[in-house]
Amino acid sequence: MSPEIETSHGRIAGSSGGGPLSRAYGLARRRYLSAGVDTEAALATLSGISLSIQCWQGDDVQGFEGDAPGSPGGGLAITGAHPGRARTPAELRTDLECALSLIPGRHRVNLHAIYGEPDGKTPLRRDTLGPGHFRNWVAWARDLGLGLDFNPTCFAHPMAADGLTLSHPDRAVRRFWIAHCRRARRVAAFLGRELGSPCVCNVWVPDGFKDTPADRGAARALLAESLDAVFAERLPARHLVDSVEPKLFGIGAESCTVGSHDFLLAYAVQRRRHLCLDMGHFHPTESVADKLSAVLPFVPGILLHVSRGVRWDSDHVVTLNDDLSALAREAVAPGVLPRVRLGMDYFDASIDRVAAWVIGARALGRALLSGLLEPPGIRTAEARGDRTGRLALQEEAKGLPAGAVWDEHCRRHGVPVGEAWLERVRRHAERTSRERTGPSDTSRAP
Ligand code: RNT
Ligand code: ZN
Repeated sequence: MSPEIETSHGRIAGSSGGGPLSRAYGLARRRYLSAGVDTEAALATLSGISLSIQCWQGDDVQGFEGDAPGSPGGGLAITGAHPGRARTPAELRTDLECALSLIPGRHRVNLHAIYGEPDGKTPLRRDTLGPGHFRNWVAWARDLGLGLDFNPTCFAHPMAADGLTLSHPDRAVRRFWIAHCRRARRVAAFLGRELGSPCVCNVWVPDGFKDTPADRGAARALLAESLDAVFAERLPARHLVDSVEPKLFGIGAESCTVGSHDFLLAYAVQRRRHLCLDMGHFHPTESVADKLSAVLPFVPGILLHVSRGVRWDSDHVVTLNDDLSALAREAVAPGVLPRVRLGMDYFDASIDRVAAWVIGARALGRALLSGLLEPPGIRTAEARGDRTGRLALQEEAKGLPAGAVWDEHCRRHGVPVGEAWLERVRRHAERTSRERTGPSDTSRAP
């Protein structure tokens, strides 16, 4: 057998050199070639995909505004009491660095407005938020070569106490949240400009009704008017991408969500904003994978919040299940990838929070790779009207050695292959646990 394989990307090692790992890859590569798939092309594409890692997994969506940790409200619920929650910007960044060092590829970090830091000039408040509050994040991201994304935080605040923000009947409340979202867009544009990579600013509001509202239309008219006010300022598209995120329901908003899917889909289409599709925001039998090709022709782009709903919008850690595989397959379809941004959105306080990031991001990476490794014969069979062949090849594809290709991806990016990453997370937890036992850590195990 030849030790090298000729590919469109040059010659690569087959069974020679690099030990058992690359031997496994060499065999996998050959097997894929026989199915018409160039693993080198798939790996090159995968290496170009950046995931937007949600900072809020690291501290149970607490942020740095107040001292006393508590429920973020807005229908969000964090469950679990695993020790080690990050309580300061430095702790959160240290944890993110650990996670990022175990996820192959070059990624982004997604911030919420509540993760700002005092700048010594303007107070760190929602309505006075400014770029200065994010300078440390920018310096850190620049050092590590990361992009940043952003979100206004329209919850965990006295002005959101009754579950309404941008659609509140009280004009003063609406104004407050409009001001906050406008400031958030400016911060996002600043992050995008400073880091030379457009920053997605995603607006999600918790607005909804526990019981049947008498006038749904009035609330929705106010939300549309407020969103228009938020987006009124024109900011350069090369720095900022605007998106809106709908939801089916939340705790305390069971009877009506003002920013429902239909409402924000229609809004995004008409007002030319990105639509954010969160996998936990739909009826459990609805396929988010199916929505990509349905929506993409009519919106400028899609932001995905990759999550795992379990019975309700439970924000479980992403795992490599059928929903994820189906979504990733659609996301890498020809022409789709450049128009889709991949964000993660879950928060689990019941397991090590750094591990939660790594497990979810690696699962998504594997799913994307499987999509990129799909044998072209499946599409060809469909184009010929050969449904038997399509189904047969789809099933056979599940047995192809994608694991060996993923291991090679990890190896090339210098991150641990297989479960070896877990030991690194455990060591990190041991190192940091000594400092993280102060009184503000309510998430310690009892
Ligand atoms: C809430 C939305 C939203 C939040 C984050 C913290 O249901 O999914 O995206 O999870 O902004
Ligand atoms: Zn989300």
